[in-house]
Amino acid sequence: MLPKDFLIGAATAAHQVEGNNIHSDYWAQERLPHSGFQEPSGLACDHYSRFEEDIALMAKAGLNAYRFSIEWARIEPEEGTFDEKETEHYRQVIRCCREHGIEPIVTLHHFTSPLWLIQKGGWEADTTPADFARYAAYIGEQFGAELHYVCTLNEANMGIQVAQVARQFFLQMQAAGKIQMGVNLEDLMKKTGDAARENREVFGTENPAVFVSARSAHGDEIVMQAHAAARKALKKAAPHVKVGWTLSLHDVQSIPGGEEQAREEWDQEFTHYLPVMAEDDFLGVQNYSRTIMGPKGSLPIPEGAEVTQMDYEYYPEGLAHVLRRVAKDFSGELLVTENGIATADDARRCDFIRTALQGVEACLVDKLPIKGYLYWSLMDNFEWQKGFSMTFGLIAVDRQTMARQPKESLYFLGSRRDAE
Ligand code: GCO
Repeated sequence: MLPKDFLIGAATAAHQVEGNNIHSDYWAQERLPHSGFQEPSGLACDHYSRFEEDIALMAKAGLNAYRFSIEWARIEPEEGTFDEKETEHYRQVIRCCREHGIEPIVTLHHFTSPLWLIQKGGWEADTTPADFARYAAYIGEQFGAELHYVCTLNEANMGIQVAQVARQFFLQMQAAGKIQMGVNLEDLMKKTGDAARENREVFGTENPAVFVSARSAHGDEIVMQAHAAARKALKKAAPHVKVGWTLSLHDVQSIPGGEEQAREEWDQEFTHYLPVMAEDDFLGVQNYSRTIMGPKGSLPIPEGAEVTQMDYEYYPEGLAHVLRRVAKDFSGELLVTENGIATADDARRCDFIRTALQGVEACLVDKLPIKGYLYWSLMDNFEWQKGFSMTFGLIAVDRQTMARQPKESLYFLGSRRDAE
């Protein structure tokens, strides 16, 4: 049984659902001929115009919380110029949540940045923490009175994870060169060359430091400084608001001999951020599956394991494992800000949610300070470079008409608030 004031809801991100995020870095990237995107975000789910309908569907199903992001590229399309029309738009979204008895949980930055920020050096530039704090102060001043929870950055550790994957891929490509397997290195290098030229034209550099790119140790410091500066700005504008950030956290496990690799992986994902989180009111935990470490790094998914559309192992038990591990070192509140499954089988989505929430309830029995669970995602949406092919949503969206079709899982999630 979940506490009466427990927050049960769903999450989205502006760029993935709103549509026409034309001042953002992603909007520019998606249009490059060698971008790697399956398709552009375009109108996405037209949530910008349909947010009232979507919030009403959540309320009707019994959800009492909605995590969404305010798009920096809409609020500050040019450096130092704040757009009043876009500010009013988000004021309406927050108001609509409140009118429907839904707690708005705001994320200030969910992977997308204003194009001008990336042209200035993006998430490797020493100027970014101050730029981000200025935006955070503006949001705190405009909306602080209406909010209780603000996440500064979504998945602050994603860049480090991308850097690790890039290293592993490069090493594999190098190895491929040695064994002359059927890898078309020439074609890959040409595409890389084309992409570099296109990036130079749009971003002024071959390697734009967008948020989800291979981040350096300096870039990781920049992200931590940006978080601390935004937290300070928010607290100054709205002292009552609880401030935190979210981290992408795998349930890191190991086989014998993989213990050191697992410790290093967990340090990269979580432990080394603890100092900058010391003044945070809460941590947004985002978990989708587990990672099993061997002596030489992460192991393939176990033979025969069930996998999702994203090729993650089906493993809802991982959420509770991560919550328990985080709670050992982080003393603030915990919010599950993302947990979900990309699947065409909605009954399986209900199974996933049921098992994940059983784990959360067991954690609550053990007095972990978990305040809410936000399922990813409210609706099938733009899954970044994979386009609209992944279906995480509690609501299906007709790609032609944008008509919403709630799935059984939406009502199932809402029913968990009163479940025994
Ligand atoms: C992330 C992002 C979301 C994703 C979700 C499914 O964690 O990558 O927060 O934007 O869409 O996680 O991959």
